[in-house]
Amino acid sequence: MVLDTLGRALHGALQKLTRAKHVDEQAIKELVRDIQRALLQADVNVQMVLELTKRIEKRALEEKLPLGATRKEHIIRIVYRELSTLMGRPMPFQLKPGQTTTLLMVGLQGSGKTTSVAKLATYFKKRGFRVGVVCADTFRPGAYEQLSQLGQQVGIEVLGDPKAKNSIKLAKEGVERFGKGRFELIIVDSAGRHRKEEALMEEMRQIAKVVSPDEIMLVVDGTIGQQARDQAAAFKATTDIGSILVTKLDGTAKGGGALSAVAATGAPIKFIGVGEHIDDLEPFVPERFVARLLGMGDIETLLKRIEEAARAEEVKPADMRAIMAGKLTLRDVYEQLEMIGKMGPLKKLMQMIPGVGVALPDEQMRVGEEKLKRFKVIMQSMTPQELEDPKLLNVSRIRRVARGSGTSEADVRELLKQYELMRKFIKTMVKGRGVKRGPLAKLLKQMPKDFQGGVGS
Ligand SMILES: Nc1nc2c(ncn2[C@@H]2O[C@H](COP(=O)(O)OP(=O)(O)O)[C@@H](O)[C@H]2O)c(=O)[nH]1
Ligand SMILES: [Mg+2]
Repeated sequence: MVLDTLGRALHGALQKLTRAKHVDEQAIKELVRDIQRALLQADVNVQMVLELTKRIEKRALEEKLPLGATRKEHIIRIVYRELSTLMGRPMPFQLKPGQTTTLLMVGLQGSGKTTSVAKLATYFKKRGFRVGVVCADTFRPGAYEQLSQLGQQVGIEVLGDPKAKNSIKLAKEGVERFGKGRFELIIVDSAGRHRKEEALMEEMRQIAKVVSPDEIMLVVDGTIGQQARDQAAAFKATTDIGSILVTKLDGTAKGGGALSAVAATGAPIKFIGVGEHIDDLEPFVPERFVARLLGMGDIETLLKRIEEAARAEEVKPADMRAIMAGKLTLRDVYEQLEMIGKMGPLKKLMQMIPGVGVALPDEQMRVGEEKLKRFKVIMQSMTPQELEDPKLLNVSRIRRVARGSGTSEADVRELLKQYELMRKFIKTMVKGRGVKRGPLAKLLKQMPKDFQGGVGS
């Protein structure tokens, strides 16, 4: 797992709270001290740690308990939310279908640019985008070799010249040769031969002038901890089309420091690197990241969170009753997807579903998550009537929705097929067949009870 040390320490702190007989001021103070220690060890800035823990303590002591939640659950939720805020706001990297996005990668020497270029190219290639790579790393002799070999393996065009000396010229020529239109994503790797911020920013300005990127991504080495703040701040002051990729979050105790320091500058972190392997790249979603960090990924806690979400009235009891009666609309599906999004990795959810059982390969799971996102976008293009009554979606409406959401008609049809399957699945479940054992059955048993008792005035 990412950031093992920090994760273990935070998880330990919460476990202590969970085991405590009484959640009194004493227990809360102890929790806060444990969290402080864990964050300081992860090199999070002292001032930030103090402010954060003060907020946690105040909220834990003063906030009224939400209906149906225990004090422990409530405090865990406060910690989870506050830590997520500390790590920043989610800022997904988005490509515009049918258009070319040019992404310029910059960063200090050794920060992980070339590796990250390879990871990003593979990531988007796997998701069906046409990707081209310009290797303008004239500093490391092996960089071009590395990228072009990878390009051959996964089918990505790579331009570069291992003998060229002028990185800026190389970048310019590469982007020109690729031209607009042929690719949806052009990634430009830069030399980044500098060790100091100012020199790096100057190099970035020069290269950006000739490449005109749509976005500049600063690659920051996560092992430098809170020092990352200076880099991110200098970067944010230099460009307003910037985003951040923090690397090496595996095997570093200081990753929490790096992430929080970057987040504090307001520069959006879009990806994180979690290993040397080509697949060790993740879009950065603070809440999901923190959930994992806190070890909230296991099924018991997941179930707890589903109940919590339900109690938070994200599913209205009336709706739930309708769903249980077999009346599932696309709007319900949409709301479920929203909820799943809030609950963290799909992998964990999938493990709960009978018949899916053990984990699917990570890559498959990531693609699955992408698909859910696409479904959401599709549903956003539907009218309220269509959401209530999907049968309305005939050929011409499907075409309109596909166009409106920037997806294909096949995508829309796939969603409708999934919806139909889901509807049937729920119907069978409600009749008591299908799911007899396992966590989902348990969940279902709990749900109506809670809805009758816990929610409402
Ligand atoms: N453990 C780990 N190592 C990484 C990660 N990203 C990059 N590296 C390593 O960092 C070193 C420098 O990477 P490189 O891409 O050449 O950096 P560049 O000089 O910025 O292009 C290489 O040894 C990479 O394998 C990561 O997420 N995790
Ligand atoms: Mg490089």
